[in-house]
Amino acid sequence: MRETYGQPLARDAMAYVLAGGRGSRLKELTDNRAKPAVYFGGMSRIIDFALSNAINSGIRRIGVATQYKAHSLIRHMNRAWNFMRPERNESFDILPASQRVSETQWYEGTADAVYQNIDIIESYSPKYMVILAGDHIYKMDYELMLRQHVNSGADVTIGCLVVPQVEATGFGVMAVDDKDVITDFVEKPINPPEIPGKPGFSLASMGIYVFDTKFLFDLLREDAANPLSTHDFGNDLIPKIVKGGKAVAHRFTESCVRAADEIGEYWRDVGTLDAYFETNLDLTDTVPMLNMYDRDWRIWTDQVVAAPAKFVHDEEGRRGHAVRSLISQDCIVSGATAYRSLLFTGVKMGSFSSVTEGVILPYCNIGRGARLNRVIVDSGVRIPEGLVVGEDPELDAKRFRRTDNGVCLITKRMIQQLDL
Ligand code: ADQ
Ligand code: ADP
Repeated sequence: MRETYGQPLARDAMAYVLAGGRGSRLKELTDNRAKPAVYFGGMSRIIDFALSNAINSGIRRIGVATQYKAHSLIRHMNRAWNFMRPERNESFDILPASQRVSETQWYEGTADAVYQNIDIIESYSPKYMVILAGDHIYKMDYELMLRQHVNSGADVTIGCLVVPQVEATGFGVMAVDDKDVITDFVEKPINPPEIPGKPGFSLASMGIYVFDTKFLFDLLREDAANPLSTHDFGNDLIPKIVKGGKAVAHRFTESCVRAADEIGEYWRDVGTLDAYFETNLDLTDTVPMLNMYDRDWRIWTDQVVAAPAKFVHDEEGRRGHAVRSLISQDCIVSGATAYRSLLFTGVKMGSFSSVTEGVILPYCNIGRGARLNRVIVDSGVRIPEGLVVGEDPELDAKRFRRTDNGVCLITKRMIQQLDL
């Protein structure tokens, strides 16, 4: 972990993770679970990255606002993240919508998802609030962002990234002065402004904010009383501070946590099936951009009690093997081949079957002789014997959710509807 000097600010901070969004561009993968609950990287769920960053940064108070299809997410957090100890001033609160201010309404926007729980947050009296999104893959030390926030005397400090201008339409985009004070902020602009001197690139908000708690609560109460507001950080609160206060940009390059053998800074929004697929497959690279083996910055998750992964010959002596692949616990690869793939917990591969560029979520069974190429298979799916995917685009598109890049998502329902 990085050296810190003086009293860590993280100890006085609360991380508040916004985990209510659906993530509709992940299609059927988020039919029954919120995007932060989607499995990622062989063992984890997407939300484990933000939560691990918080813990690894030294933050010991965490709240998670949930909303859409939260059952799977809440169950996961109860299993994996329930280790905080109140007697050490630690806390972990899951905060579903419709519990506090209003008994009937969901959170109206991201700011409302904080506003409705002000009383709970106040009971812990954190000095700083670190507002995070629960749906990004990255490693970051929030202590460094907190320090910049305090040193610069900002009202809000916003995590930011340099992104290609064509992609910036999906972000909050900012302009800064030579001290990184934000001079302009536009949420999801149609024509994103370029960074001066860096044509083709824009400075984008990561949707991560640090506030002094008191400042934030005053702002939230004012915003709640405004009938014209959509109660959203990016739409309403941030533009307001940029106009009337001091908003400062914090560069991800300053605080991204990188293992010795990692290449570059890594931040991904796995918001589409293609991005989800590619980001998972990145991990199979010989030297991946994101190192999941970094003992100084673990990505913590649910530890199931399970048997080790096993590779066996089938009855005819065919070797079961995996190359450039991540194979989790409880997997059995019997006379089958996995190449450039991730087998999550409890996947069984039968004789003659093969998976090439596959993201196979927990407890799937790949039947004898099945051949899968460029697939995402949802949890618990039983792939029938002999099924071939990835060789006939037209047939695949009829049977499964096929992306423009030729990646097929396969769910239980799609398998039930197959006419084999
Ligand atoms: P968006 O990508 O549009 O923009 P948004 O839909 O506001 O993100 O969701 C942000 C986070 O809040 C997500 O983690 C989501 O799951 C969660 N969330 C959404 N609605 C919620 C609700 N009602 N209750 C609880 N949680 C909710 C934001 C910023 C941009 C920035 C991008 C970076 O507005 O300025 O560039 O994030 O991804
Ligand atoms: P999610 O709801 O996000 O898909 P679950 O934890 O419910 O996550 O797991 C998904 C699938 O895995 C389900 O089909 C479930 O039946 C199966 N599953 C979960 N745990 C086990 C287990 N220990 N053994 C066998 N199957 C399991």
